[in-house]
Amino acid sequence: MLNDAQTFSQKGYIALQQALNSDDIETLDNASQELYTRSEQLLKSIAKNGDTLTEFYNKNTDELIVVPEIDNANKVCRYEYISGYSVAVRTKIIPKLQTLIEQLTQKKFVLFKDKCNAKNPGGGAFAPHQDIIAYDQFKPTYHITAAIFLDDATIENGCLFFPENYLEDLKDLNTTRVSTLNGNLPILDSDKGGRTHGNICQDISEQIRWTPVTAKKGDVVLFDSYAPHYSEINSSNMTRRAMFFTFNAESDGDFYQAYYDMKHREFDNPKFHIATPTAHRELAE
Ligand SMILES: O=C(O)CCC(=O)C(=O)O
Repeated sequence: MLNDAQTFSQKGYIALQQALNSDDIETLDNASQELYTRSEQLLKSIAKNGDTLTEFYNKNTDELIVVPEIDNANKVCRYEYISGYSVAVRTKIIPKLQTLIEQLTQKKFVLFKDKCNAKNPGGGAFAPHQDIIAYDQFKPTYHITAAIFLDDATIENGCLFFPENYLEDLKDLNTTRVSTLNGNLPILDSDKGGRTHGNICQDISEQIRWTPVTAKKGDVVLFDSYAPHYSEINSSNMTRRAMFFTFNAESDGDFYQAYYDMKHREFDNPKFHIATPTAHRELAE
């Protein structure tokens, strides 16, 4: 039987049941309510003033970042820069997640980025992808994300799917491998350009044995930036909200502000919309 650290190292992810307590959940619920309302207001007022989101964020580099769904400019797909915006999350939740990660890796990690996917009914499918390809403009080559579910995540409402063991499934694949804190990890070929930019190439995705990772409110799923994952649309009539806090090793430096400076200034850059159901400029195919 593998312990948590071994499971994480072997599979690239681990689900920690009820890793957060009711106080933490209350903090996150309150933040989510406040930030979702702010996101809706922002989309409305930006549309009213006639700015594009790119123009707006170029001028408002401290503002919460809100990204609409691809097929509805008024519907919030995700918001970002949670810790930059919410003192309660920054002071109560981030240290707790850092402790969970340190217990697993024996290393100190700092926050790299954070977001909440609203996953409204009928929306929010994310194609199979690896997060690492969205982060390679910054120094760290290895990240750990804590996914926190603010609603139970079920197959019906679009829980995450991870591989049973992708390193085993793809052991014979000839692909780039990167030296990381958790050994050599593969970067899988992905679509370049167009609406499927960043999606793992279908022939590779089909070699992976995928498994749904359902979760209860309060569970935390930790996964590294190489672990392939996807989710289907929310076919229930309730939201499936999840917050994602991504960390990098402290020894690599602190990039949170640099990441969000770039994201505010280059809102439309396809790099920031890998395999997501969000509206953005497309790379030429
Ligand atoms: O929220 C989800 O269902 C998937 C999120 C995801 O994979 C991402 O944001 O990169």
